[in-house]
Amino acid sequence: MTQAIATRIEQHTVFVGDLHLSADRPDISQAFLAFLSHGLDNVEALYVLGDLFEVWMGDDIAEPFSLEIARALQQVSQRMPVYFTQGNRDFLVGKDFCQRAGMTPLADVHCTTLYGIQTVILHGDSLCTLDEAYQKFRRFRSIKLVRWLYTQLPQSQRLKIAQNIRNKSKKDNQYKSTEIMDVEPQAVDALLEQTHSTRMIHGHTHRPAIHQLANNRQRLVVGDWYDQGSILRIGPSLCELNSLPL
Ligand code: LP5
Ligand code: MN
Repeated sequence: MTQAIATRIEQHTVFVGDLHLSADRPDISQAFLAFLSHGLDNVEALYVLGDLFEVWMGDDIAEPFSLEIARALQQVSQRMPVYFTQGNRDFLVGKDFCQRAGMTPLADVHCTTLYGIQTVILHGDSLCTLDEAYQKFRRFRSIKLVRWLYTQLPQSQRLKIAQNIRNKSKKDNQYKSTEIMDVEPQAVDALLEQTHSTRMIHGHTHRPAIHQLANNRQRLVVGDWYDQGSILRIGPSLCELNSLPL
């Protein structure tokens, strides 16, 4: 990974994900806000690939820091489209928040042609198919009624449930191998095949990389923002992953 490179003249598209913004980490929010103000020269579209927030318990819970993020994204959206795909932490980000932030919500798996390359874009958790416990939980939380019931609970109860799931997740993850916590190569190949894509862009694993695959395919992974920012820039002849000090 390189530090930001100054030779970025061509119009390009930026991808970020796994920012895990929360009121407890104002340093990350400030870095992201500064990036939105000063880091988008020559950028024609911004994609936020999920886990924008550390946890999201419903659009009706508005915290000052998340409203500030929404305002900043709304301003960016006056200059370029801002796309959003939900992550496993913020799968409850809905139409209301997206509208407030000027973001266009995308399906879990989004296909587009980007600078002539058929590209499939997703958060990435659905590719961790060896993680059976997680995939079971993912199926459970995708049930509309479950989600609706959760958002009808008082905020204090929602918080308790979210904390319990987080604690269980942290505990379980100590015993999971790196292989289980990563995307499964067969799932990657299958999705590339199924969507007729030659490039895949995702986050979730917190393992930023540009992987060259067989058959001239690529898998690009954006990193998390816990210790440093991670930005992927794609243009007609540009494909670079930058880190950003917090
Ligand atoms: O995010 P990360 O990297 O730490 O871990 C993920 C997987 N864990 C999760 C859980 C999130 O950390 C917490 C989500 C909070 C949601 C708030 C809203 C609550 C809504 C409730 C329902 C609508 O996504 C982790 C993966 C890891 O990525 C790598 O891919 O391994 O998966 C797990 O840890 C799953 C556990 O193994 C099993 C968790 C079972 C929890 C069951 C509780 C059910 C209670 C439901 C009550 C309504
Ligand atoms: Mn994630």
